[in-house]
Amino acid sequence: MKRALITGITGQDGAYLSKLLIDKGYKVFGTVRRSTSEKFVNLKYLNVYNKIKFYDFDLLELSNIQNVIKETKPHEIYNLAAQSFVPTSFQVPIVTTDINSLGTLRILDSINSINKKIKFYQASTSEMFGKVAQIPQSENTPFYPRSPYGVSKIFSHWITINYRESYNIHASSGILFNHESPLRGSEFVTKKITSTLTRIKYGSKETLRVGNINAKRDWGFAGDYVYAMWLMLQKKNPDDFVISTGKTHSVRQFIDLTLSYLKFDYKWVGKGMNERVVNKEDGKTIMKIDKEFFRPAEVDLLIGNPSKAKRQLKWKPKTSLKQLVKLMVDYDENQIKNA
Ligand code: NAP
Ligand code: G4F
Repeated sequence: MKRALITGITGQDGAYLSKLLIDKGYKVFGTVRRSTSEKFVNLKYLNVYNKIKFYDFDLLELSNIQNVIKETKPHEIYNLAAQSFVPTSFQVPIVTTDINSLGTLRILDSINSINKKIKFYQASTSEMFGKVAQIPQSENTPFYPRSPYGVSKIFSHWITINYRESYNIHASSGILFNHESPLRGSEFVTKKITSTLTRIKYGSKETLRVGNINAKRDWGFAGDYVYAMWLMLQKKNPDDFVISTGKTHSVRQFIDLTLSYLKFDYKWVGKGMNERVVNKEDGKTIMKIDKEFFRPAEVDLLIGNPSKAKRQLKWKPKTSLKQLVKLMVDYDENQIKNA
């Protein structure tokens, strides 16, 4: 039986990857940071919670990482743990760097000293392209990060390549573009839009407040993307791959898709910071712009070129943005109905 160790198993990708690996017959070990609140909602939702063995773990603690690797003896390690929210990285840049950059190095160095045969997956990101040097972005596009998060992930990306080249470790980086799902953290823009607008549709009096609605992202479905992670570790040789849909949409378009799916009768009014969405049925403002959600430096446009993954991994995205919005809103509606 193959054994996989997943760091960050309580997050969005951790849940979908656990399900995929358990369905493939793996024994899955998951790492969890101690907390006083419930962390296992995602894993329980996908019915995998009871099949996973959990370990207390923090990427900040080297001896802890080494002990978990020694105990679980994994064939594959998927390093999904990170401080993954870009705005928070401006608030706590040093902690973000310690977790995301040095945390990755701590795992790689542990693999190098404990068992070089362990295969390693690093969760790299399209945020590394930042102020993009090419459109679309591929594995060869130069990096120009725009946040401490993006900078921290470039270190982890290159240290993964360095350990692969220096010590012959099967270490791969997936440069994943934004991927979303019903299990996406509530602070990320897609989930914030679908969950708030759904609550408003069901009678909540709140207003959706967002920042830069002109930012464009290449959004895919997390369930499709974790399959690419697994494929990378099954390849004979380790490598780096862009995983994306090859299509880009603005936050504004994502709001439109959500409003349409929820069957709002609405109109956009105003300009710039005063732009808002009004519900034509009762004249109420359901979305407005709030400067609180703008960032010190923005990534304006992301669109990935997934050709290498299509060619070499035989991977392609299966879920359109419209289907993704449906998945997310249907889940949000069920949450309200079952509350
Ligand atoms: P997520 O939902 O934010 O999950 C992050 C996970 O990391 C959580 O389980 C979190 O645990 C854990 N974690 C945070 N700090 C830790 C620490 N110091 N030690 C151990 N665990 C820690 O992220 P995601 O969306 O699933 O993304 C997975 C990975 O892919 C991340 O590395 C992210 O940066 C990267 N990525 C994501 C996307 C995307 O669009 N989703 C795109 C490209 C790359 P707690 O519950 O304790 O906080
Ligand atoms: O949903 P977001 O917070 O995702 P962001 O910053 O692109 O980062 C996500 O994707 C990365 C991959 O490229 C991952 F590496 C990272 O871990 C994370 O998963 O914001 C998307 C866009 C930004 O341009 C932001 O300025 O939406 C814009 N936005 C506009 N209003 C907002 C809001 N973002 C958030 N979170 N909240 C808003 O109210």
